[in-house]
Amino acid sequence: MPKFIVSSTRNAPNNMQFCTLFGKVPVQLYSSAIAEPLDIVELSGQDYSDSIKASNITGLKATKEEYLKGLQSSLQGVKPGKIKKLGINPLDSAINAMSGKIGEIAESITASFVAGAPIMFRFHNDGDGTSGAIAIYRALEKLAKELRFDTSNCLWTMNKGVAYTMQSLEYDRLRFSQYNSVMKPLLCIIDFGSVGESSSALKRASGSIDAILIDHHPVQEDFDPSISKHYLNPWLEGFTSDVTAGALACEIAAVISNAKIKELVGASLISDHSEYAQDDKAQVKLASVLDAITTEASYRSANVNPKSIVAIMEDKPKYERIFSEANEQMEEALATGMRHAKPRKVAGITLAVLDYSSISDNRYPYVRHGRFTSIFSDRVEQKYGPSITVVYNKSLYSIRVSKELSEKLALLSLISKMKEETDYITNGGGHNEAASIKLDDEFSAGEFTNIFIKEIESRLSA
Ligand SMILES: [Mn+2]
Repeated sequence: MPKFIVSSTRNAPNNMQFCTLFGKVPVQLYSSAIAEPLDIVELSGQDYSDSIKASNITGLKATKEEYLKGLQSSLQGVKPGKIKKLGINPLDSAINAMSGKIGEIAESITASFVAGAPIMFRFHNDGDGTSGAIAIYRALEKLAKELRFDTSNCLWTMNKGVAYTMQSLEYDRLRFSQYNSVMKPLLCIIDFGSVGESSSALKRASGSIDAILIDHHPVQEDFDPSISKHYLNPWLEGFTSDVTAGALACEIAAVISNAKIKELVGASLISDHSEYAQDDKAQVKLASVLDAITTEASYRSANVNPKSIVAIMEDKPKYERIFSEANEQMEEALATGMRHAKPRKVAGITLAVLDYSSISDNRYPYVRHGRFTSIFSDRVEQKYGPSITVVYNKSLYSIRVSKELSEKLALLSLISKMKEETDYITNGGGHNEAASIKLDDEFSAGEFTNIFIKEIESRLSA
């Protein structure tokens, strides 16, 4: 009888286990017996569709070499796809320059998937992070169909903050504890993570979890990229945040199994205000729907996964309804914002400051502070020219800087300077055109604004 090696098991209901095995081909089967990784199992039948019983388990164990040979031959049946040309020139050449790492990450995800190792995908809760997650989800669904696998070993979590925290690690460990796998669990982070706080959690995880980070935020000084198995960030490859994490994840999906990515890449570029964003109606619509769904879910503290988002994308009436409601809410919120904003001239440019409490979350569940600030700052810029827009929601300040001012202002260095000079600023981060900070002490708002204005004056008049 043909022999198979157990690669991974997961606890399933009714005292069953869900097993991934290697033989001539990889197979996934339920087992009523307790199978362990590296167990050698004999299976009969043409399609290996029965469940594993105690009598199938030989009592013999495969060696590490035999295991790796089994993995290699299982992977031989997988035909990877290729990097897809997007027809957006500077972006295509940037992706081309990163194609080596994109290929390595695709290979790594494919190997973990075929080995049945648990994979936790954590994606940022916006249109960019979500586009990337959807593309990889679709690629793995396609691969699963080809292998006659299922995708239940892939776990999806929408991530609210910009750090991979200790709490996230605790949660992921709990999910991984349902598995027993030769290959380590894989953590795949999309569109966040390059901050110091992640370093401590990732350091603690290393050894028991392999981590892949696909990010495009500037790498913070206290973040150590070398802790992860793969770290892909355009800033380390000679490019900027305009190459979105979603676009990179989409290309990884294309290499995994030729997934369709063009529209998702477009949505990620629009959602993140990339300079490569195209004026394409369908992509603009997708970007606003993805932003709306993730915003509304974050507002309810609920999780959404790619599967449920894809279901909405395929439900035309629902998709159209979310799009028009999101637009109506955003337009209303912007009009309210323009009425309440207090523009003033600083060093020859416009500084607009808005209290977000004038835009109640309860009235606009599809409108989020950060996303609102981005679009609001566009409107401010249209009306007043080069400008800096600050929208604060209690102690959280969201800041946007017009492109032509961003190099001179150097917002990220300005924030680190303010962090050093005061003791109430935490959690600075983002890009030089878009960043957010948190004030520990809400009474320091007035002082903060004064120092901020002085910094703007000294930098822009220099
Ligand atoms: Mn992003």
